[in-house]
Amino acid sequence: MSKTKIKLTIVGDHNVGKTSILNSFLDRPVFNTPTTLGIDFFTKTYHLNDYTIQMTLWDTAGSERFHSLTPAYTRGSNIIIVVYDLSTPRSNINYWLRKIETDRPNIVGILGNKTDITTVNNEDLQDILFPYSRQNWNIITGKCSSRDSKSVKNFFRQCIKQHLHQDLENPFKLPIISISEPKKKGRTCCT
Ligand SMILES: Nc1nc2c(ncn2[C@@H]2O[C@H](COP(=O)(O)OP(=O)(O)OP(=O)(O)O)[C@@H](O)[C@H]2O)c(=O)[nH]1
Ligand SMILES: [Mg+2]
Repeated sequence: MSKTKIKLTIVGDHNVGKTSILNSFLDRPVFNTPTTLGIDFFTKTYHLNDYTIQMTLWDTAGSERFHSLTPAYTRGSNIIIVVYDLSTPRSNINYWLRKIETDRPNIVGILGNKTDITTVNNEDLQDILFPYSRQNWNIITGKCSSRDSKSVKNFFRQCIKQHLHQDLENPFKLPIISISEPKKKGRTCCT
């Protein structure tokens, strides 16, 4: 049994369903979620195969007045999930990808929410994501409805699984520092 930690942050526009999705993942009620003010934080112990994972989940606010806070929470995230609303014409995914560009998380999830209303989105995801996948970003796309916790849990599971896989492939290696013994001072003169 291995133990590990994952920091997951969820971002996206106001009202796309970020809090509802996290509630769904955490088996909490998903209806009547109040709009997020600033930031919310949850923890969960998650089991996957041989792993016990201590997860910290950061729920950011989509309202524009809070956007300046977001980088403080996306920084250092192993997984960032960008949520968009399938029922609105503009996903705004580009904006959020640009915002997390310098964070370079191990995994970026692109999650279309509200499949209970519509599953069709007019934007070409491939087009939007191409510049990032070309730079070898690990991007996982999917759709869900926060009302259907199975769809949410499936997507989170994929992201976590892929993260663990990447982590094993690229383990953090400590730099090798060689410390040589200081030279003994020999007597150079006899006075
Ligand atoms: N039909 C439908 N409505 C949803 C779904 N998920 C969330 N909603 C609704 O969308 C609205 C916004 O949900 P939130 O989860 O508060 O959205 P948010 O992204 O956290 O919003 P901010 O905190 O303001 O950034 C609420 O009225 C939810 O009930 C879904 O899967 N289907
Ligand atoms: Mg919210």
